[in-house]
Amino acid sequence: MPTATAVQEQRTAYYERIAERQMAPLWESLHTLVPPQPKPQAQAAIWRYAQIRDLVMQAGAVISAEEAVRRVLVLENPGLPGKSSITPSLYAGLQLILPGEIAPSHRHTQSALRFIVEGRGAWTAVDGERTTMRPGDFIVTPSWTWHDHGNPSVEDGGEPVVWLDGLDIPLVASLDAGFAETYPEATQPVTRPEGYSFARFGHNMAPVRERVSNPTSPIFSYPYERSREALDMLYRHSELDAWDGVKLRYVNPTTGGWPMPTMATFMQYLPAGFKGRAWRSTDATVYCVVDGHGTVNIGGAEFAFAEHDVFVVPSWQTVQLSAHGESVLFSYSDRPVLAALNLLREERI
Ligand code: GTQ
Repeated sequence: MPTATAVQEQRTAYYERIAERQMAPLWESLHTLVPPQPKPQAQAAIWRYAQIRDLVMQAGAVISAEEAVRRVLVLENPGLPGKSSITPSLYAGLQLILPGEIAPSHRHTQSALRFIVEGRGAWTAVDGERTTMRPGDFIVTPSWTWHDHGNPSVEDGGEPVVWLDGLDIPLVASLDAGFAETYPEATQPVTRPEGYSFARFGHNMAPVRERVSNPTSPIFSYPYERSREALDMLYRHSELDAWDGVKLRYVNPTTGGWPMPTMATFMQYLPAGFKGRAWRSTDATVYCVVDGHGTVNIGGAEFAFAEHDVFVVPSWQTVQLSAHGESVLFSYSDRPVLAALNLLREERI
């Protein structure tokens, strides 16, 4: 019988020989490659706005929006260093645009969402239409559409505006499906009045002769006022869900499905004193606190959250939300991808 050391030496030598031919022994990594359950590299993490707001604003003195193209601080998951990712499939960043600035027009195959954190009056343009940003609005930038952002000058009432960018950058990168182009001018021509898309699709109605099933929602901006109103009404007149409080998903009116092919978005209301039950799911989720404060327990670790904080719940980690003051949370996840691939699992504990 060869000794354990001899066996190990023989194997190591063998692994070196097969490595020269770009091969590796599956038996050394089988359990990692095919885990009994998800073991995310991504960690639960929180970006507390009170601690980072000054740094976000200081970016305005470091570089102009024009030079930066997009002046964004990437929220990088501490478990995914160097990957510019908040989850394995999703990207998050805080974008700052100052009065009088333009973030020049470009397009890319990555889908984007904007969730307005603070400031109002800046605009984003998609396909010839501009929409004005207000805190709590959820704005859609479909894949491969020209988009530029801008902010009126101080004289015209402009103020610094910060929003959360959610994109499917890591997912698109993992598929090697990224394409991008720069528009020849800083801004695209405005060809339609503000509110045009909303008139077509934002009132639970749709243009009568169009039979479209658009992979991305034609509703350009989902105004906070409306989402909040719906949550308030449902809170007052229906039973609270023990896990979610009152939670709604944003809908693509042409399909009834998610607003984007790769990202789902949600908004939920938690009354003061709410102590949610624990649940987990295979979609990793990024939360942005619109209003209120409380705690979130993610996989046993407790994080206090307050207004404008961003936190991330990795796949299959239990999450439990508690609200001290009445709270409103926006969230986005890769749920459509998991659902499409039959990989979505959810467990309410
Ligand atoms: O606004 O188009 O945070 O292209 C990252 C990439 C924002 C944008 C980001 C982008 C954008």
